[in-house]
Amino acid sequence: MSTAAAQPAPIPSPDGQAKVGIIMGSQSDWATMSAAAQLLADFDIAFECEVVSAHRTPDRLFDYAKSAKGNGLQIIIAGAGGAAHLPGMCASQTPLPVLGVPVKSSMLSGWDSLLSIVQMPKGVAVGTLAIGTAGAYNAALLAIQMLALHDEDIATKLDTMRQTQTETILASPTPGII
Ligand code: RP5
Repeated sequence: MSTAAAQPAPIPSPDGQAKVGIIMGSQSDWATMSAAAQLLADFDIAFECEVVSAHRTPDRLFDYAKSAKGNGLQIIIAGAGGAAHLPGMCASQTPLPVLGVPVKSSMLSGWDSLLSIVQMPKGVAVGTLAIGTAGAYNAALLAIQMLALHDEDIATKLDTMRQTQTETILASPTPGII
């Protein structure tokens, strides 16, 4: 009998050409990476999600990365855990910006994922986010900020989100009182 934790339901992507590709090394990463998908959906930004493993499906990874730009993607978010070579290998095969999300591993709490993603040797860049769901969320946020450079609608939504976030704190700045 499987003891795998329940996974969140898939998040429908808004209609249109996917601008952001979210890839992950395993189905088990979805519990983390769904935070990125949800934020993109909240901003009405079309995305696609795929399980693409660097070591279990290397040919699939190369195909995905090599064709990503031609397929209309602008940014790739890649999440993986353990010896997490997915973001770096993906970045080596595409000119698109790749944002790496270290998934929290069971043995080393994500330190292994973080170090293996962040320590890219000079010459191939991966923007590395925090371990876990905060990293996945912020990867989507960074992608949104990049897209906002050339899209006024997205920039306006971003301004509104940040303003709301600020007002939420200012409305209740006392710890323990909501
Ligand atoms: C990595 O191995 C994946 O990114 C995942 O975080 C980790 C464990 O994968 P599963 O054993 O859960 O498939 O490739």
